[in-house]
Amino acid sequence: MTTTPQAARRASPRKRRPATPAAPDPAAGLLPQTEPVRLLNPDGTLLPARADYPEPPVEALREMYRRMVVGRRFDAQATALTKQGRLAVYPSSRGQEACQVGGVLALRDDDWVFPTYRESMALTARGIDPVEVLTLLRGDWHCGYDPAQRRTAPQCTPLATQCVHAAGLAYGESYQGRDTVALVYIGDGATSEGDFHEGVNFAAVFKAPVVYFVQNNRYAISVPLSRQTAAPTLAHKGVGYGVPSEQVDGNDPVAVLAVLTRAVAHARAGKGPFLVEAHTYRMEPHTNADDASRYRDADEVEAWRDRDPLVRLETYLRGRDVLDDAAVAEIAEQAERYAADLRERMNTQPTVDPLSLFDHVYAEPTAQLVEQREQVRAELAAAAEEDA
Ligand SMILES: Cc1ncc(C[n+]2csc(CCOP(=O)(O)OP(=O)(O)O)c2C)c(N)n1
Ligand SMILES: [Mg+2]
Repeated sequence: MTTTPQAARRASPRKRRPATPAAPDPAAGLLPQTEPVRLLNPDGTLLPARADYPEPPVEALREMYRRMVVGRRFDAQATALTKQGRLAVYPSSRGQEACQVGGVLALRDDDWVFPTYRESMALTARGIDPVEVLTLLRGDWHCGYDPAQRRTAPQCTPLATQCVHAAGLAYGESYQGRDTVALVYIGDGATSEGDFHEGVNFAAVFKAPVVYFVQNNRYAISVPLSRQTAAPTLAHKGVGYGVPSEQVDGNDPVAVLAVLTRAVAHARAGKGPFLVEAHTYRMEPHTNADDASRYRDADEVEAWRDRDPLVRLETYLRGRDVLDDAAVAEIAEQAERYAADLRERMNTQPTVDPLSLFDHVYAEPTAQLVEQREQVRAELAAAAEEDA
């Protein structure tokens, strides 16, 4: 019988070479868990405790519930104001209450928030006057509150630009020896924008204390997530830049607060940025000007109605005996008062000086700007003369 050299080699017992130790995985500690972190079941019952994400204190969760109830009522009122012609446009965040409020609650007052147009609820949850929050959407002015005083950037409409602003601000803060953190709200669609990638990369390289908080609400206007990205999850987008990332059930308020608390602590400890993807759903159209029935089924929306973050947290807190009928009614009343006050104050038409359009564009206005300002001034004066 003939044997091939290969067969002979296989047959002869050979000393095994000692295995070379495997090189450490360079992505270790960066990859998100395969399943979104969840601490509460959709029915409001508690899942087994986990060491990586301890449950936040129950008082914080009760406050979260209160702000979510007020936030939802604010959101409904703002939508109604568009129908009454009092607001030019409103992008609702109904269904995203756990993310809107969780992002704000995870921060200290001296931390910074970088919001988009979707975050009106988050800003009211931060304690900013709702009329000041809606100034942009009423079209009166670019921003109704003082960003430096409120430690809250103006709401960003150009997608993802806030990712770069936050990286710069957070780097500046840490450079000056302060331990403030910047939290960026960003949508799923906007993670396809260059500014998202540039911001995350800069923050990672310079260890800027930023939490990039992606609210994956499944749509960028009419474009579903499946047409937007081929990434396994949006949280995976952090890994390429060396940024640890996590995904969380965005309709589980307890998990959202737990995950963001840890992400903020990571950034505050000087370890650089952290990326969190929250899986949630936009229950309303993109804005009041959109018809969502043209691109998504009613069945899909109904399925998400069963995962309502407010009902989930209320059921849980009632089960923990920290919320009862009287407390629920009291909070609902607070929310009504809040909405009534907003409605009342939004019924007064503000007077805006058209020439203020030219203010604050440059520290020193350009020649063109001066010329254009004069042109508008002359046109307004002529119109006023005609009316007289
Ligand atoms: C740079 C830029 N491109 C396009 C738009 C138009 N636009 C406004 S909102 C939006 C969708 C964004 O979707 P997503 O990031 O998922 O946020 P969501 O509205 O769902 O909160 C688009 C394309 C824009 N505002 N800025
Ligand atoms: Mg979206």
